[in-house]
Amino acid sequence: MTDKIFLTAIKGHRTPRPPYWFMRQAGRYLPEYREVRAKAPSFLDFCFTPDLAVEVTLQPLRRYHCDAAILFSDILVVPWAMGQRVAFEEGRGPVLDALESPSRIDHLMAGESAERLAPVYETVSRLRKTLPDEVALIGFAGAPWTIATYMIEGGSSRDFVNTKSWAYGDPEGFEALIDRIIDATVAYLVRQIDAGAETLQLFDSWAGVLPDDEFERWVIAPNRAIVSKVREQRPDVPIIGFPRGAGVMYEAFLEVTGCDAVSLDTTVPPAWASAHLQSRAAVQGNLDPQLVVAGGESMLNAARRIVAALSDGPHVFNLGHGFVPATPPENVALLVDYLRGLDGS
Ligand code: 1CP
Repeated sequence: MTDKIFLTAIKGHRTPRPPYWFMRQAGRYLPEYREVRAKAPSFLDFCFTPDLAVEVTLQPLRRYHCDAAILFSDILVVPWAMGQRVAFEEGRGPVLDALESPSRIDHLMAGESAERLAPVYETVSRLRKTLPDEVALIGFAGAPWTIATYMIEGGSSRDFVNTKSWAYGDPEGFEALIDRIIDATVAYLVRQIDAGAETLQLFDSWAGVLPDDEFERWVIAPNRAIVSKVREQRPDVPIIGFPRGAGVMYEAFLEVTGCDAVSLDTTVPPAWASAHLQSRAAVQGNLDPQLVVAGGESMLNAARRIVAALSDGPHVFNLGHGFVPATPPENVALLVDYLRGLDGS
């Protein structure tokens, strides 16, 4: 048994109120985050300085008393650890030295890359010691398809032209890259668990751009491989999958990967999730982050609708994607007042 309401729900049990945390709960919408961020020379230095990473992880908890904290880092630390150049440019987002061809990935490290991420484990371990007993600590990584898009496109993309042409035109070559990312990611996640992470989330943010057969090969299969390899080594830590944009493929994703929970993006109807997913696993989600920008009754009505539709089974309240920088912090406070009031007392 656990006294952490988040872990109770994520392991598949109904709870008196849905526990809550928010994707990108730390970030630029908070003035105190911007203040700390200004102290680090670069975003990667920021992620790799435990004092700063611990502080910004805790900031949203002070304001909103979330039931879970998510480690402050980024999914792109894994390509960096594998040996790719990664930088974050102001106003432009991530910039990587794009990989040129499937036959030229030999320089990339796999499992041994996890050694280079020692500062992240230090952050996890300090957080675990600092967090109140009732708050769970979530570790995370990007899923291989999403990581591969950044490695091949050299940054964010709209159409994924280069990644798709590798995956469709040279599936064996592309698979070699995916396998290397899987090994790096498994080693990284196991180290996060050993440092104190109590749940893991796999972010497949660009899962929704693939047709169904490619989705099976590049989203479902790699997520499944990570879930089973992590479980072989550390069987007791729940894993949340987030195949953003998967649509009707959410069902197959859940069934085949064996994730303990799935995070629903904004487009998934909660009533559909209740009927098709929640009997098998906990669901997390899925308020549109733009509704928190709008605030007021529009936001609260949408939150009430989600809670009502998912109240028959295990549910963790969250957003359908991360907070955007324009989010007024007081709207988050209003949402949290509503969620805290749901415990029936
Ligand atoms: O300077 C800044 O403050 C940059 C903004 C920022 C932040 C706050 C970036 C750059 N990363 C993060 C932190 C972050 N990223 C967390 C921390 C914990 C929390 O949620 O509070 C997490 C979990 C991520 C994960 C992440 N990074 C994802 C997956 C989730 C998602 O949003 O889909 C992705 C795709 C990234 C890549 C990334 N990092 C940052 C940017 C600008 C981007 C590109 C996003 C894109 O391509 O649209």
